[in-house]
Amino acid sequence: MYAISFQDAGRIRTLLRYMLSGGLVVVLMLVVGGCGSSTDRPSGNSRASETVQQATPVISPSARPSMKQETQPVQAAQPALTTTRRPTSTSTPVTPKSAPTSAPDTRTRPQAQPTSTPAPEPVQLGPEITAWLDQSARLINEVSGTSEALRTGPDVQVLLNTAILAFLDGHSLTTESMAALNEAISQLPPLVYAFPTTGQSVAAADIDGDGELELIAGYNLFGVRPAWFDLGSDELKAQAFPTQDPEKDFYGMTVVHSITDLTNEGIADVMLVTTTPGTSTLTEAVRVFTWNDDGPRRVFDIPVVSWADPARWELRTTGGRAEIDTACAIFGHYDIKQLPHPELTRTFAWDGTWFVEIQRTVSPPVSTHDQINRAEAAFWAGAYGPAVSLYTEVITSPVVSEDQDLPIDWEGLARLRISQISLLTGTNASSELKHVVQRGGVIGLIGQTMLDSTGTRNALQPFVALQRLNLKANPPTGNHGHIQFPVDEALVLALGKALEVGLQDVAPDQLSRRTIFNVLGNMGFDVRDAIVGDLNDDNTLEAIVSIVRNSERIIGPPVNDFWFLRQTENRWVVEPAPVIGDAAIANGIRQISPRRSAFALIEPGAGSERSIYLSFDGNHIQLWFSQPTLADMEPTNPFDRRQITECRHQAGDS
Ligand SMILES: [Ca+2]
Ligand SMILES: [Ca+2]
Ligand SMILES: [Ca+2]
Repeated sequence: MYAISFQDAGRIRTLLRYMLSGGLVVVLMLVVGGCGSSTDRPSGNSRASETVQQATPVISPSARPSMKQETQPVQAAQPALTTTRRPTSTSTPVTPKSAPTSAPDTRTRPQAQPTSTPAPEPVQLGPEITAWLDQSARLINEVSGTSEALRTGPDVQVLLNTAILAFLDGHSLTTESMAALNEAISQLPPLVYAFPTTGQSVAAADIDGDGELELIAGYNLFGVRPAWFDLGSDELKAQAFPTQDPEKDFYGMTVVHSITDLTNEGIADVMLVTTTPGTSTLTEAVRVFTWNDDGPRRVFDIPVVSWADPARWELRTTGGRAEIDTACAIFGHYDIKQLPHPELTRTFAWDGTWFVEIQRTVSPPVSTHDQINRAEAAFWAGAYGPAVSLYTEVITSPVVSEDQDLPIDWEGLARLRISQISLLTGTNASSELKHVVQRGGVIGLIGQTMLDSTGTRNALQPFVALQRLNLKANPPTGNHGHIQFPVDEALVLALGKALEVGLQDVAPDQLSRRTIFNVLGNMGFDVRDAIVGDLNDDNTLEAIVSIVRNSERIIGPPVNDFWFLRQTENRWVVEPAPVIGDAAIANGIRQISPRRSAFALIEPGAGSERSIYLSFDGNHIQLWFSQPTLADMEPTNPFDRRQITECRHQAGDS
């Protein structure tokens, strides 16, 4: 099932004919002579389709009569060139579609082929392999420095896969022959990027455990996808490694980082690392494949992204147990790239089926904003005890760093949150609110508004007052209390938390849109819209509620923020719904499967509107920009869950 799909039959036929023909020189003359048809070159605007074109030739067993005998001994003595064994064919070779259309360049024309075995040291790859590599080099050089180079990987791929097939046809997989092949491939000019490698272009190992070596090729060239070649199969061909998205994965430079056994059953596994540079980013996709009867299984797949800070990863094989560490700069609710970030280190180990996370460690706080971010993660998850401890640390022992240059009142924000938590947990907030008022500024204004409504009636009342608060009103006197980006006004007000108070007596299966409107409306709290449903089939309802916020916006609908309401430990907990503009409109619920549903919203835009979907798996909210399928929401491979790639603070990080 993982065999490469043959997107380009013409290309394959071409190469197959070539492989079956005895006339290498003739082929190359035709190739360099410009027989490539311009009509079948990849179009410039369809990179997606090009990257899946891992077209590879197939050699039938009859075309390679003695492959088994050659490859069975792992350390076979003498590689033998195959030209004398190659069956002849009268079919007309045609150039690969990517062949250069420039004038012939005789430099790449191979010399007459030797009929005797080459000298044992060093291993000579032979003219056929060299010719295909030269052809690759010519193609790379031809597009060098142009945007075409970004799209040329699949074409180079065809040539290189063919070179590998020629190599396998003429050489045993020995240390020496593999070294020669690695060396030859490393001599190719860089395609788009040149990076120091963290592995080999090609490697040999028995990865399926049948006692015969396979050849694994990463190539280390931009846009050239890795392949593996199974000498034990009936049909020798380049086979693909399975990925989540064949069109996008491996869009980078892939090397074979490791071919050791990482899964403790004595059979080699393959770790591939794909490096992809971007604008001010560098991504290393680290993947591990183990084999079963169907071919390679992807059992580890984490992108290590250097963006704000360098990211790292490490494969450790200590004590016979393989562990993979990844480290990334962790972000929180209020964050920007320029601020200092702590590091999240995750350790993954084999559990018999997958590499699973066995440890998660966040380095100590590096700044006040980092302390606030950790506290916010706990606050929004409804973990109020830990949240209060973390906010208290901001007040009593702030870690002052670059963020002291930001005019943001972190202490005031911490004190405001402690006050809000008091309201949410039914304890007296007055004394802490008086501290908040003393901060002055917007924070002080919020504190004053809450204080004025505290202790009189329902605990919901301070939130009702906040909903009507004009943040431009005169603040109480004080030298602090300023907030600005990346601190979000809507999150500071936390109006959605009013739902936790207002709905606390509503049972998990009794929630309805009408109930939300009635309960909160009776207290004077203005709910704009709500969708209620059980998104994850656990007989507990979820809701997304849009709540109006006072603003000076004149044009367009009133500013309203979306809040996600869920049950946690037998109470309602509210967190901000991710990335939805304050002008969005609730648009009902969509059933994805008998067990899964998603809330739908529409976000108006200038001349266009887009639909947004929110799903919930019991732990995480997931945002989608098109209606997700069940396979999207519940991928069979755990590494295909977007959550696993995120580097963000969670409640419980301390
Ligand atoms: Ca094998
Ligand atoms: Ca293994
Ligand atoms: Ca539910």
